Amino acid sequence: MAKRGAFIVIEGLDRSGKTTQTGRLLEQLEQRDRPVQLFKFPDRTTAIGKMIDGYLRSQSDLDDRAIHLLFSANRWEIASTITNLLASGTTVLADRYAFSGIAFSASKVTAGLTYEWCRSPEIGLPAPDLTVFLDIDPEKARERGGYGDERYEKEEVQKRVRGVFDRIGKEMGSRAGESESGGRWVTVDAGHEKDIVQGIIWRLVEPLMNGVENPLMRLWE
Ligand code: FDM
Repeated sequence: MAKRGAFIVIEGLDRSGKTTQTGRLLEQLEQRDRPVQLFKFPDRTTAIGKMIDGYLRSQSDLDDRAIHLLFSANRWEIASTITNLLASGTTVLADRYAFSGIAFSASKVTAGLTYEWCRSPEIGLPAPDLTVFLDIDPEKARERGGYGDERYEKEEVQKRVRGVFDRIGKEMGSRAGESESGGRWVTVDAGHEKDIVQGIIWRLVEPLMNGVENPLMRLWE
């Protein structure tokens, strides 16, 4: 039977070089025989995505639970497309995923959303085979040229977000780097030179390029 495509997620803190590295990885993947498709979350082009975009630009205000569920719904509306692409042998690359959803919402101090509450709408989404988390010290990130103007692009927010990502990584990595239904989680120090980070990512991704034999899992199920 033909192998399915691999599902690779890139997560990262602001200024970690996530956009650059995702772009470089996509280019490398496109040079291979297997088809590849990139998804960026939030996908701001859908009706739900437009509401999220307005919120992130502070053009609208939404209840903390409502926006959390919109971010999640924005993944669910694409979930079956991802599943079908993987089954047809396409490699799927995602720039952010459910882990950002949990990390950013659970970091909102005034909202008081628990980690478990934030995780629950994400349960059952297609599980990545590999998640690369680009980690950077928020102070170092600031030195890289400052944060942008969107909501969450502030050092104290990034510090809390980093703490939640750390928790997710530990939970996912608790089974010797291979969680039961969350795939492999690898934290990469994004403080290195771009080319070095790119090389580290490629070494992690390359073994998946001939396709994946094991069936697609669902997150935390
Ligand atoms: N973000 C992203 C969330 O709060 N929840 C989510 O589920 C996702 C996918 O949206 F600050 C936040 C993270 C970031 C913002 O992300 C937009 P990009 O990568 O900067 O577009």
